[in-house]
Amino acid sequence: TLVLTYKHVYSSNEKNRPPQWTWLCVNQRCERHHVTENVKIVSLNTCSMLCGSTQLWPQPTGPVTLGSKAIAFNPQSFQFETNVNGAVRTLLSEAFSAFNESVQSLMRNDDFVNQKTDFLKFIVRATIKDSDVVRLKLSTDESYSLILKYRNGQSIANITARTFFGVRHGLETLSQLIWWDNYHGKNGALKVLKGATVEDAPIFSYRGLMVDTARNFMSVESLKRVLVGMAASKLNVFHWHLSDSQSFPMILPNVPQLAKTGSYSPQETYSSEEVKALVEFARIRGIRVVLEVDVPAHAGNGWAWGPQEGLGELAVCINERPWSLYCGEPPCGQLNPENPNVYDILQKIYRDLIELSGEKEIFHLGGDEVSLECWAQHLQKSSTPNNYTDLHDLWGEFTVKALMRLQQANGGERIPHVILWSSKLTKRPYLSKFLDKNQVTVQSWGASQWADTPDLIADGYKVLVSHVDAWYLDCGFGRWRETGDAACDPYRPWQTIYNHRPWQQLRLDKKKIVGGEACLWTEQVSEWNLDSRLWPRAAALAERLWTDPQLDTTTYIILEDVYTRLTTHRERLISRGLKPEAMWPSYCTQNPG
Ligand code: CP6
Repeated sequence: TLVLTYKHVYSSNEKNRPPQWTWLCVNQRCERHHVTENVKIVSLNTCSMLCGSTQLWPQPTGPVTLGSKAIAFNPQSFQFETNVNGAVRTLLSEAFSAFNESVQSLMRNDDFVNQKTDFLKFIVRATIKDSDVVRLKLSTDESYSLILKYRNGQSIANITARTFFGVRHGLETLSQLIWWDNYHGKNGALKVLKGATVEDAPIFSYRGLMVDTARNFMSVESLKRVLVGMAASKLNVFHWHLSDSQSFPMILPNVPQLAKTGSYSPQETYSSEEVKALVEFARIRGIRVVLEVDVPAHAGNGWAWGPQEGLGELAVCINERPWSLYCGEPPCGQLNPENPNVYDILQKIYRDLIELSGEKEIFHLGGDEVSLECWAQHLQKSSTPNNYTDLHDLWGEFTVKALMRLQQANGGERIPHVILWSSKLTKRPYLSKFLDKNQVTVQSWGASQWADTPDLIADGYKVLVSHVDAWYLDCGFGRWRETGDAACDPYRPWQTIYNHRPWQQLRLDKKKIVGGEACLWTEQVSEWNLDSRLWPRAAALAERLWTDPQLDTTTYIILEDVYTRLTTHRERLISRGLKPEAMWPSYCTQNPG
């Protein structure tokens, strides 16, 4: 006997709409068929699979109801209303424009704008309680509630939140209830659910993504795409690792020598105007920007002008051989802790970074991979005597001095959250000897079962999780002569990123963890593969940090709906102009389950 089955896989949300295509299976051998009048759907999957629309990412943490009916609308019919005035209103109108742009990006046929659509008005009403919050802080309430209704021929979306940042996320969620239906009328149309309610708030307040622009330069345009992807995924901290020993691309107003001598070329630089515009682009999208000039190690190119200006040697070990004794990756270069001019320059740098980012709550001091071998070598050659028995003390003193300069750069006010990369210095006994647990957050990136994380928490320090074996997105050597493994061996696919849940695995109190951050080092990344290294993997992290869904504790198997929702989200990123890598063979999307 011949068994014919049709599997409805990809469709619009409406019951009576035909799907775009289906599987025609004959005796369990399936072929893909475009749906025409001649192909009748005899068996429909329910809309729990890919319905092309109501697939939210990240999954909200509160109750969600999504109606099954939808209606076509014309994006020109949006009418935005809000209860606030002043700076927050301006910010909100920018966020509305970004929302509008996201919605417009879904349109695959411009003709339909001129069509008569089912209703004329689509009111989006934002109600904000704290009308003075225009900067994101760790304590900022990002929760929102969204109620979407259709009454008397008009749609109305009510978004209520304490802060602008909550409303921003609500707008993002609303944009995810809108999709393109290619089967509406002659030209297709945008559709929105007729009814939905969502209540939502993130689990972690720091949901970060780091991009390195020192190993390879990334254009401002490509960094904007990073921010677009982050906003779509409700990530909220862009950590910009802007310099390293290879190059210094940022033109700082008070220390222009750094980029002048340290950028790869005059074209491969960021001006103050560009940085400020990016910071604003981010803020509109609910994202803060943390600028990092990594010191004392990872500082080489850009720091060679000291002798020429009578300031002495600012960075040392640049030409020491073999490099592997003096740094993690060539070229080496480490600030000279004995030169007082170094600290004056750091203060100028910090002043510029605070001014450019407007960030006075969080500051990243860098501080990773210091080579004590380098400083030992330097001290040996130096004429001033020293009596260090343990050079970790010199490292600790350097860090304390840098922190004091940071405070002075901030008009004498202490920055409440200072982040340091984890290192030997952030271990016992050095950490508490030099650094205050009420100020310092350690960005823990080591592997080997993340041994430092429980100690840090036990000692009262806050932790930002970036474990190398889960949340490092880079892949490749930064070395001339290869020894050891590539940074991504094995490659961390999105499932690894999604499954990493150290607070559960180590039985840690989630409240002691400020959040997590995925890191993209760019030894083998250019702006041409930036998108695909980041997406959809950074989106997988976003749901881990926003929703923190439970995993099967014994097998760590991902819930089935994660595959379909993330697949839809990935399509959304494509609509918004990003170029994500594949998550699985499309075969799998077409055969859910
Ligand atoms: N650059 C800087 C890097 C790394 C770090 N800091 C790094 C180290 C090991 C791996 C990947 C990246 N390239 N400045 C460590 C935080 Cl596997």
